[in-house]
Amino acid sequence: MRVFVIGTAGSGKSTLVKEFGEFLKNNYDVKLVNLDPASDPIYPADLDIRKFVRTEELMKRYGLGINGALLKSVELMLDFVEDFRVSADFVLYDTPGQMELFIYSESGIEFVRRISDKFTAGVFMLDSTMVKTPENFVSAILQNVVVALRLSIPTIAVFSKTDLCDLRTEEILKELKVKTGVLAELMEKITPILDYSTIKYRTLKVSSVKKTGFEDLLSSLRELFCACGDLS
Ligand SMILES: Nc1nc2c(ncn2[C@@H]2O[C@H](COP(=O)(O)OP(=O)(O)O)[C@@H](O)[C@H]2O)c(=O)[nH]1
Ligand SMILES: [Mg+2]
Repeated sequence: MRVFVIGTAGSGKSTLVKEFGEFLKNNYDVKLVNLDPASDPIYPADLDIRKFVRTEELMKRYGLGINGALLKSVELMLDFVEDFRVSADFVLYDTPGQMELFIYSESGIEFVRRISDKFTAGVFMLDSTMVKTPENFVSAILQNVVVALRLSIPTIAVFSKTDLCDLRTEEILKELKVKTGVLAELMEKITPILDYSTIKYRTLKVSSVKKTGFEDLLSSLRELFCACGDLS
């Protein structure tokens, strides 16, 4: 199974790849892949895009600012995509810090498309400390849907850093139902989308620091493909 770990900058992608990767290695053949051209991996990477493309070097070579160099990096990464189509029970792909590089650039989407097979999923990391109000919660669900649609892979929403705050999903969902005010109608219309999101049925909460929630994440990934047997 190939798993793209996606999320906004600082949401905990790289830390999850490191710790969830360690956890999976107890029972599975696992490969960890760094696809962030701007950061060295914090785990022993089996494959590292920085061996091929380094954002800081592109800034110098082409006289680009950071955003231009990041976009150029993803463009150049496409030349090496075949090297990154590796197989294992689980291949965890750590994506660039800034998720828009993968979600809103043709090269990023193409990179994912060329690596994906029928056992490819996304894990969308949502920083728990940023999701405290019903409005934030709904916007998080919508973001998850956007990621799944743009990348065309089934995507599980995962709340990260749950050691830092107690995410009360049940209460937020109840609050949603009684919400009034300017956004109330919009929220009411949007709420049915919960039916299509994994969040309603199961809130996946992980802490990479405390190494909690990994069993749930593993079983959700397996359930995505009704996986019994070989996932490689
Ligand atoms: N408390 C806490 N901090 C975390 C957790 N996961 C990541 N972090 C911290 O959040 C920051 C960003 O994490 P990182 O994995 O680099 O985010 P990325 O940009 O999405 O790859 C780092 O300082 C991590 O140590 C977690 O589960 N709990
Ligand atoms: Mg990272």
